[in-house]
Amino acid sequence: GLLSSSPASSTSPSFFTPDSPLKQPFVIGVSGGTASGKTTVCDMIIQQLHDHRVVLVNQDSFYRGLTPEEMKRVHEYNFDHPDAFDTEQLLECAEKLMSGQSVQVPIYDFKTHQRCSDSFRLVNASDVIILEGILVFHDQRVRNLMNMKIFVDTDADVRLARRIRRDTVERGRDINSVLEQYAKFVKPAFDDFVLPSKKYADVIIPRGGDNHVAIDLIVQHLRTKLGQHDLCKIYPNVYVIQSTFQI
Ligand code: UZR
Ligand code: MG
Repeated sequence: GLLSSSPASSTSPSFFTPDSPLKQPFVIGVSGGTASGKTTVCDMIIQQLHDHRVVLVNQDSFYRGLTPEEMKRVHEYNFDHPDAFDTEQLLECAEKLMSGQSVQVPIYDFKTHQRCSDSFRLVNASDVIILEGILVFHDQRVRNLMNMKIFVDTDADVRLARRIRRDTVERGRDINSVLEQYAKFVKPAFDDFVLPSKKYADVIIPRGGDNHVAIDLIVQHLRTKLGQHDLCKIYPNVYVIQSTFQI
């Protein structure tokens, strides 16, 4: 979930010189409704691109921590609205990563609705950056950073079922509050903000992570774009470097 990133990606040193054919990382946006399978799709892409350095940056990490005032009325807080995220900070992080710098990504706790005050997740510059979240296509500036936009399209009943399971099991909620929040905020915000952003997608994946054909096609395309074969010729020791650091 929140902390997932490919283990090799965050520890390997940069093997691209400034003269590298890949000057800027390839940025993929993955959006879709809550519990549509976005994270699963990202994890599958990362797994299949194991010979590249891929990092996942989740929009969830950029939730603003709630103020004491907001905490008192947490049931009235709309976590599905674009304003719930610190988009300026997300943008700053993404731009830094694109220029080859590492960034400290905040850690958000869904149980307390607060950011972890003393720890960050260090994300290193990479070949591929995946920006994932329900509203990553909402802000035009974030959208403009993306070389490829994927919308994960999963039926609302399937998503609600998953959401109930996830929120009760992983996020310590009771079922009534999950259903209430869904009707009050999650569904309206999906209709108002998430679904309209589907028009920006280059690729729409039906059924999310179950759709292996779609993932394969995307990975094939990425391999072509990443010019894997050229890189092998220019940097014949690429794989040796990586495997050393994977141990
Ligand atoms: P995904 N969310 C919470 O439930 N609590 C929080 O503190 C912060 C976010 C939910 C948010 C949204 N909405 O639907 C979902 N609500 O996290 C987005 N209500 O996460 O993309 O993994 O479904
Ligand atoms: Mg997710």
